[in-house]
Amino acid sequence: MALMTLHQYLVREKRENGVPEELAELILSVADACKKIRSKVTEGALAGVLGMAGTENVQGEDQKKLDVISNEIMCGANAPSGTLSGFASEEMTEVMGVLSEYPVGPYLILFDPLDGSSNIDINAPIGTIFSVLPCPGGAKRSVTEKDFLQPGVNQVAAGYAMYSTQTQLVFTLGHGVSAFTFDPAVGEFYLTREHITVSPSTAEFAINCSNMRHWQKPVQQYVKELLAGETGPRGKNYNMRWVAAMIAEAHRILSRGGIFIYPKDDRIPSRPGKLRLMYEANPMSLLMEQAGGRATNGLQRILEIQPEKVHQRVAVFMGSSEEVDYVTGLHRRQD
Ligand code: AFP
Repeated sequence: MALMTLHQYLVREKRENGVPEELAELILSVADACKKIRSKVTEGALAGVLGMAGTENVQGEDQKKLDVISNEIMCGANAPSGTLSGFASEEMTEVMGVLSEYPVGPYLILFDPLDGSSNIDINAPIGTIFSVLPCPGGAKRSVTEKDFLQPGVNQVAAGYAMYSTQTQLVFTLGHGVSAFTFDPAVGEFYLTREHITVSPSTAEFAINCSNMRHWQKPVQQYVKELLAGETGPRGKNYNMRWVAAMIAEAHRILSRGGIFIYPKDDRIPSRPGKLRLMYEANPMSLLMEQAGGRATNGLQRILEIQPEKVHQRVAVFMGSSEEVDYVTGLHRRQD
């Protein structure tokens, strides 16, 4: 049977799950943006897009050329869609409204235009992460940061594109998680998986162990038990992966289970974690929960965190429910 295109899938979702027309239109414009980003990423050195941009983002991080290019593509492709009232991006200090030349729409979009930037120059997996919130009070011209400061449970859509051996678009509209594979020969995304679930148990964990001496006690205890394998309290051996791109870790977990951890550490004691709540942790947490997994900051459900700043950071423990519950339990007993 012929595979369903993204457009055909959205027509079905509108009919069977009442997905609003503007949300379907927004997903199509996000997919177009990801196709354009994929084209730049795939050309790499041939397009002169590798290396540093010579600028810094709001996080004080040096921007890669592709960070800046991907941000421009995400803004440029989505602004004319008539579905948005505003944007927020890891690469932009302030939130942005929609230029007066374009109609406004009922949604806000937040994104990390290129996650895993440290992988760009080594040809390792990178991706685009996006989150869609309702604009408070409906479509309007003058959005402020306050409009974006909604808990992750308010998201109406979330997902990522992963640029790797295949280019895949994975997202949820609140009715489960579906994955689409890009066919460059025809320029289409085709539905290749739906109703994706995360196995409750796993023997695979992902954390950057070089930071071990900086972790809090519960994380040190948890990882020590995993490393003890069948000789320790967990009674089984574990495998480890670290791709240094959250989208790749999330994709592996959605493909075969696992737990991904980026905890708070004492390198910067005031910082609750490295990952950003609004456009990394929240969209990934919605995907995990829609697939039957879990996502906490060690103590509470990430999706219930009330944001105070659009670029605020958070600790992330996400994936197979048994492991996330176990390590969250270690934190709660210590707290
Ligand atoms: P970059 O986009 O700056 O490479 O950061 C990627 C990321 O935010 C997340 O995608 C990775 O899981 C994590 O950082 C990797 O962090 P380390 O480089 O500290 O391992």
